[in-house]
Formats: sequence, structure tokens, C-alpha cells
Amino acid sequence: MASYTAKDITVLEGLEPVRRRPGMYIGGVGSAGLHHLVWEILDNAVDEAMNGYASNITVTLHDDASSITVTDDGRGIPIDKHAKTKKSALEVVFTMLHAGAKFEHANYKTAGGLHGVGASVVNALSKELVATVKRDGAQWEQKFKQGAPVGAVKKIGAARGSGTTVFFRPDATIFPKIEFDGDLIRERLEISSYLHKGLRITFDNEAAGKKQVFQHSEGIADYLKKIVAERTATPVHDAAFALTRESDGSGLRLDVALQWTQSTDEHVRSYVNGIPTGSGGTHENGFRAGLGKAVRNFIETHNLSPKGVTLTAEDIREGVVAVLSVFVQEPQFQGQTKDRLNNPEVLSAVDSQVRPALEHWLNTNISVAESIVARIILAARAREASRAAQQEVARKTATSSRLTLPGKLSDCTSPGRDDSEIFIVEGDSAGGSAKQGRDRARQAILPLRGKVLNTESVSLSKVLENKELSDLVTALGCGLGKNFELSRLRYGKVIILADADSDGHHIATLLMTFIYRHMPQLITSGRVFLAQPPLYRIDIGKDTYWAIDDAHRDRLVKQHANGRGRPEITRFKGLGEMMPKVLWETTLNPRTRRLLRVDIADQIITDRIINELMGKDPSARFRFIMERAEDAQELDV
Ligand code: 0RA
Repeated sequence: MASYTAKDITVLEGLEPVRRRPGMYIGGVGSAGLHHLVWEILDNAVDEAMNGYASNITVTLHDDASSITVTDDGRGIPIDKHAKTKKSALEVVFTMLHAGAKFEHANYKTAGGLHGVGASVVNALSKELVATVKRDGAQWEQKFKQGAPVGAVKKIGAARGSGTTVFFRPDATIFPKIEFDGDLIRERLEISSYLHKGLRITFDNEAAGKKQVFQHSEGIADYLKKIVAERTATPVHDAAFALTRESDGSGLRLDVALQWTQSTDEHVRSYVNGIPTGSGGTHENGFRAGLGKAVRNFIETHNLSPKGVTLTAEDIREGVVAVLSVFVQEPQFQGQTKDRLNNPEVLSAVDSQVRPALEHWLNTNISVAESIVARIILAARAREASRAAQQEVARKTATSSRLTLPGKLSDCTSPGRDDSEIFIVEGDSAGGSAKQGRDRARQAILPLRGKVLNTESVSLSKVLENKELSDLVTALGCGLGKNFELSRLRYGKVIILADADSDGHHIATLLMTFIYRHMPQLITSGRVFLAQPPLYRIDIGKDTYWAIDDAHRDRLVKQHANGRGRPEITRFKGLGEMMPKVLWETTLNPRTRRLLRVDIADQIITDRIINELMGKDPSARFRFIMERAEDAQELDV
């Protein structure tokens, strides 16, 4: 079907079901559901761009942060009358559920999962919606309230060019809280501008008084650059591998950008029809398969296989940073959050595009390819070395457990794991106070001396060479990296106890970074905590109070000092200054202390923030993580 007319629309049903059960259509009426409305309208505009008709999109978040306008310069939604219903196509699009399903089949829909239910759902859930269309020299407008037209479409004047503008204000009788999140919208628009090369997207955030334009001539290759820079990963080669394939026989469109870096993990961001697929799926699997085969073929044909070590698929992909974007005509999503692609045909389609293209690229960039192969062989050797070290530790632990534990660990005496704790303490003198003040049965103390290695951009073998960190790994007993096993963890809680000053914050950050990078399961299983030692002692009359920071101190003084004389305030220089008994009462005793649980709210965001912050002001980094920790704060009594 070359072009569309109103007769192609199949009318299905009205909008009552949407207002009756909004959750069925947008997932819920909370913040995520509210933002679905924006994605719906945006997707329609992006579809128009993706199919080659629009090149500019503007999204305006209005002053009140509770209404949105999306404008595109596409063909404009048709306003001609539908033969059967005698309604304009525009009205049908906005008032009939699923109307639009029959739009040109050869086109791609951005939508997947919950998306794609269209403009009519947004209309149904809006207090007011105004659609404006420019076509054929005129401007047309139709208004709606709670999904029902307020009059027919009418001509409101002459116009040049073409396009569609949709203004909507969500209905407060449906959504308990209507406040759009400018940052969330901005992030989505920015990613869209990378996935749709050249598309110019303007975000006019009136609510924040800020206007931004996103446009990237190199598309996901630009996105890859940004990710590599954010992760402060050192590239193994300068120019990235990039592959763009317009629709093949099966209708698959594919866009890949890929670079090897010195980082020790693999980082793939994948998208299907512009929607992030956080749980991967067949497109990612096809990509990995093609990548692996291309590299193996290259290594074999050039006789580069290493002696004494076998390359695994993980070795080949270590340090890879990649963006994969595919457009599939009928995507099927699965998984709890519907963010995994399930179309089986996509696996072989992506594999068979990536493999020859990458192999060809390697063969035409021989010196680059050789550095990549060297990088891969190094990964394999490091893996072998760390496995050997790990086995050695495991073997010793199995035979004579006490002997192999680090000498400076003061272990707890009770064998029960779940109610035992290990405190990682900065410095020997603090370690001494903690050792005397602790509950010997349940609390172990591991003092760390001096600076912990910044592990952000360091290989696993370097990590294991660092005495402080290898002692920590041995004391925890659960291994790290690919050899991590939570069941071997020797304690129920892992508690970082650092001074309340900026040096202490720095050390705590380095430790958290280490744990996050090399044993993230410790954090995701909720076993890592920050102790909160006091920074001030406040004596007022006969009473003593402890404050963890300046604000806390001021609060306590205000609360307790009136009319009781001058409060006496002592600032601790470090944990080592504190009497063991005081340390017990304020920081160690499970009945009186407060712990902050370290939590990862969002993997990608945390990942990026850690990368961005490492190497800058240490206290700032830590504060952030403290705030994160406080987000998920739990009183641990
Ligand atoms: C189908 C046909 C035509 C335009 C559109 C859909 C269209 C829909 C939206 C939604 C937001 N912006 C849009 N822009 C265009 C026009 C077909 C023709 O003119 O031949």
C-alpha cells in the first residue's frame, strides 16, 4: 500500500474500556503509566520520522509540569472523511481503540510491549487533548475532553508545510499524581536522537526554563563514544566498528557500534524499535554469536591461537562496549518487565549480518585486529591466573581454615553465619578500638592499612596483587568476578566502618566501588552496609549525645540545650580516638546503632555515576552514594 486513505482504518471499539481499566493499556496509573502517555505520542512522531517523512520533533513540557505538546514535521494525520463512520481519519485515530493498526504494513512501529496502543489511549486518559494538523496548505484542529470530541475537525487557517501537533493534559480523575519528570523525558529523547541518526529532537522544558536540541549525524556510533567516555574506559583501538543495514529480506533493520576497551566487563546496550531491552533477548544473542564467530575465524585464519589456554566466549567479549539497535516488524517481548526480545528469527538474522561484516573489518584493519586479539588472549590468561589463585585459596580454606585467613583479621568466635558481621575498618588504631569494643562472638574486625587501590580501571589480576584487597577477599571467602559464590560468604553482613571525615568517605567509596565492580551480588543481595560513627560528642548537663554530622549536631543542640547551660562539643579526629565502649554504644551495638544499606537503584545509572565520579572530588562521590544508600534506608535495630 503506497499511501494511506481513511478507508484503510479498521474501526474496532470505543474508549470506555480504556477509562475503565487504564492499567490494561498503560501498565498502571503511577508515574510509569503517566509517562507512557508521553512515549505513546512521541512514538507516533518518531514512527513518522523513522519511515522517512519527518525530520524534526519538538517535545514541550509545559510550565505546570502536567501537560505536554509533541510536534513533528511529518505528513500530518489525514483529515479526510472515513467512508463507513463519516468521521475524519483524525477523529478515528484519536477516538477508536486500535484504529491505525492497518497503517501501511511495511512501516515499522516503534512500539513494543505495552506501547503501540496509540493516540486513542492517551486521548481517553486526558482531561483535554488538542490535535493540530498542517496539510495541503491548511491548518486543522480538533479538540477532545476525556476522549470525546468537542466538535468536528475544523479548518483554522492557512498553513505552509505539513506536520502534526498533539497537546494533552492527563486526567486527574485517572492519575492520582500528575507531575512529569523532565529528566526522564530528556533521557528518553536523547537516546531516541542517537537511535534515529540525524533526527533532530528539541526538548523545551518550560517547567525548568531549559531548552535542548539533540541531533547526532553518526547515530549510535556517537552514542558509543559517549558511553565509552562516561565509563572512562580506555579503548583498545581508535575507530569503532560500526554496521548499519537497512531492511533485509525479513524486514530486519540493524545498527551496531562496537569497541574493545581495557575495562574488565562487557557492556552491551540493546534496543528494539527504539525501546531499551534491558534483559537482552534474541537480538543480543545473535550479536554475541556473530561477534564470537568473527573473532574466532580471524584468529584461526591468521594462526593467532595462544598456547596453553583456550579462549572462551567471555574472553572474546571482555571489555567490549557496544550499542545494538534493531527494528523488527512484529516484535514479541517476554519477561516480567517485557524487556527481552523473543523473536527466534532475529537471532540468526543478526548473527548472519554481524559475523561477515566484523570479520571483514578485522581483515581490513589488521593492526587493530591484532591489538584486539592480544587483549583477548590477556583476558584468557588473567582468567586462568585468577582461577588458579582462587582454587589455591579454596583448597587452603578447605584444609585448615584458620591458617589461611589474613593475620590481621580478628575473626568472630561463633560459627553461625547469618547473624555474624565483618567490619572493614580503616587503619590500625581504629581497628584496635573496634577490636576491643566489639561483640567477639558475632563481630569480626578487618583493619585495612592505607589507601585501598582504586579498582575502577584495573584488571582483576592487579586487584589480586593488592594486599589489602586480597586480604578482604580471603576474609569474605566468597571469591570474586566469575568465581563469586554467595553461598561461601563467611558473614551475614559486610559493614564498612570509616571515619566520618572526607578521607574516610574516600576509603568507603573505594571499597564500595571495588565491591560493586567485582562482587556486585553482595550489594544486590543487600549484605553491604555503611556504619555511621559519630563525628561529635555533645555533653549537655549530665547527658551525652552523639552526632553523625554537622546538621545532626545542630539539631541535637537545638533540641536538648535550652536552658541547660552551654553544651560542650567535642569533634572526633578519627575512630581511633574513640573509647572502645563509646564505639560499641554508638556504632557497633546492633540495638542502638544505625546502618545504611548500600543499594543499587539503577544499574546503568549507578554504573555511569561511579565512572563519572571516580577521580574527582572524593567527598562528593561518597555523598552521592550516601544519598543513594539513604534512599533505601533501613533502620537496622
Ligand atoms: C498515517 C498516514 C499518514 C500520516 C500518519 C499516519 C501520521 C500519523 C502521525 C501521528 C503523529 N504524527 C503523525 N504523522 C503522520 C499520511 C499518509 C499520506 O499523507 O499519504
